[in-house]
Amino acid sequence: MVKKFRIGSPFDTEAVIEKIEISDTKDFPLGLSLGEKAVLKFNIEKDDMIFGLGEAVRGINKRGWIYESWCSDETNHTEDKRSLYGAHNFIVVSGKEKFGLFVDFPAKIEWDLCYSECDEVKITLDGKSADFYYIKGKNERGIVREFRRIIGKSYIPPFWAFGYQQSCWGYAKQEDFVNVRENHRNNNLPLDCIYMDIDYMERFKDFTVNRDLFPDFKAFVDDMKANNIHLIPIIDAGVKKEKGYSVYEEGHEKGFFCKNADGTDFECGVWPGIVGLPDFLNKDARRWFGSQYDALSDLGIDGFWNDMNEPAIFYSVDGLNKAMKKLDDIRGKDVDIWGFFGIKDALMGVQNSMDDYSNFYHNIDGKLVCHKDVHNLYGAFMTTAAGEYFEEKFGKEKKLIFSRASYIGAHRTSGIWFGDNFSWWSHILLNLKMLPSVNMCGFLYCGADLGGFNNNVTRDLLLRWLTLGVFTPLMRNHRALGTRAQEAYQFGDCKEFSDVLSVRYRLIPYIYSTFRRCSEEDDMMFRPLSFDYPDDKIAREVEDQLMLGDECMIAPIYEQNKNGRTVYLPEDMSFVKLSGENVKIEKLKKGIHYISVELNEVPLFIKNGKNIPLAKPALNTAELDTENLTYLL
Ligand code: MIG
Repeated sequence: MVKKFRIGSPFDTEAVIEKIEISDTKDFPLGLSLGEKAVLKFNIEKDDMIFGLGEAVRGINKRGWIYESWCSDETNHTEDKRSLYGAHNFIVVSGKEKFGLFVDFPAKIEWDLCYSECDEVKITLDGKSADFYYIKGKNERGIVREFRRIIGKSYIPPFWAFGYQQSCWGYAKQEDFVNVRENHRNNNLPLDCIYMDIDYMERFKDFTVNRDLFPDFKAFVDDMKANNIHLIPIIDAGVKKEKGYSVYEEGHEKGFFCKNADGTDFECGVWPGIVGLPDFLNKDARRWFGSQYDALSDLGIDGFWNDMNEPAIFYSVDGLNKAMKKLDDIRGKDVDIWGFFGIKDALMGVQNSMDDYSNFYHNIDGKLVCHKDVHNLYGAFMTTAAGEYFEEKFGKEKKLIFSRASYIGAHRTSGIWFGDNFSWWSHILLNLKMLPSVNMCGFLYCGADLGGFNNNVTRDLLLRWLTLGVFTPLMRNHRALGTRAQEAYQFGDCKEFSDVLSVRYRLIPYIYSTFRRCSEEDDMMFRPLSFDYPDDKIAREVEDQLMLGDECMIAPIYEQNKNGRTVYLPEDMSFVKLSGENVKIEKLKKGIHYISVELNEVPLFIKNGKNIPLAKPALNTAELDTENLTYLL
């Protein structure tokens, strides 16, 4: 049962597609007050839990912190942060009373989840026009299903997008990509995709290919395809301001870039230098941008990742001038310690600044709307621009597309990845915790940078992380420029990597069919144990294991120098270790167990009475035999 309540005249975010009648706000069960800002306030019981908020730091149970919905280019995913790249405004409160709440509002929201007051939830909107959806159901999973029903079916990518994928910010030359392909193949390491980061472009211009690096790009793409490798180029939000660059000139002429208050184009600096920000909130601009992907699709490209679409702004021309002015004022004076901090702040404050977000505008049906009031839709609409265009032109399930920034609604046409994590052991766990939360919000095709983006990886970290990645729909190893090489063949003997990656391919039929079912039935692929065992006190608190589909539980090892870990079994299960073609099975009773797991083994738990299919290992999805399957048990 879903009830919809409205205050003011909300912006159409396109998140909910089901028509629902609006109920009288007098009947809204959560305390609502309208001052300067709309505030929801209600108390929960001491042991109640709060789930949701999609892509965010901290636990699966979100109680005890302040989160903010504000899509942010945040490269440091530490516990002190309040926002990451997505704005996923859906929570489920689970106690004696169980309900879901979706706050459909595209500007900033502060979620004080029992942080300021122990048992009080206080949700503050930066505005007074919004739709609230209050959802009842018989249990947490049912509430999520109800919510997912009204926001529409989740995106399904092409089958090959379930293969293993290699990425690195720094691959530039044709040879780099060929080496990645050959090194995988020669070492018996499966692979389906290689990513192209910003270096493939001509001076970071969207939809261009650097001809010095790729003299015949189409032939190159074809050659990769003939080897069963898909190349996946990145697309950044900002469009380089350059004379003669047709995307910029056309966008400028048609008025498709975001504007300053005086009607001129808002300009800011990102990788290409000065760029125009396409006005994805304008329907015509959106459609126009979507059609630009043709430039690469025409050359045989069938997948893309959209980046920098929070939007990330290194500096605005205006902001940089102001900072320079501050520095000029200080120059020549005696700088004391506070003066020094003044200099530092003046420079640091230039990037992704609220001043900038408050200072440019969208043209929505002829009306100028301040960016800050619709900020959280920007990246989502960039990605639906592409996703909708692809579905119309090529049909469903033909193109791979996923985004860094997102809002609920974008889940219908694309996936997401979790952005710039670190090569830290704790980020394996963060990766795991985000999975059920984003599933609640509709995002099924998702994953983190395996091995970690920032910082230097170690061999054991990558291996252990891959044993979680084996289960995530997007299984991509990606790293930042200048960090330690982290392809599976960079660590001497590749056998252990080959063992783990082979398990992925053996499991693809299961993972793919589970994924499809979850999309079709509005279900979660990954669930906290508490959703399945609500009356089990221990299960309710487990934050380092997940239920997968209706058959399995996963529990990766996420600490260094450990030969295993402790797991909690909420019922009797078969403990399975998969490695290459090997399978070891042990029956375990409900309760706490210490399990030993070698670096080349993928641990998995199967519920009694359940079973899952296995394929033979393959070097890519095209060569995967999905007909002749055996059963694990
Ligand atoms: O400012 O394109 O999250 O995956 O490698 C960094 C370079 C821009 C951020 C993305 C990351 C990508 C990187 N990008």
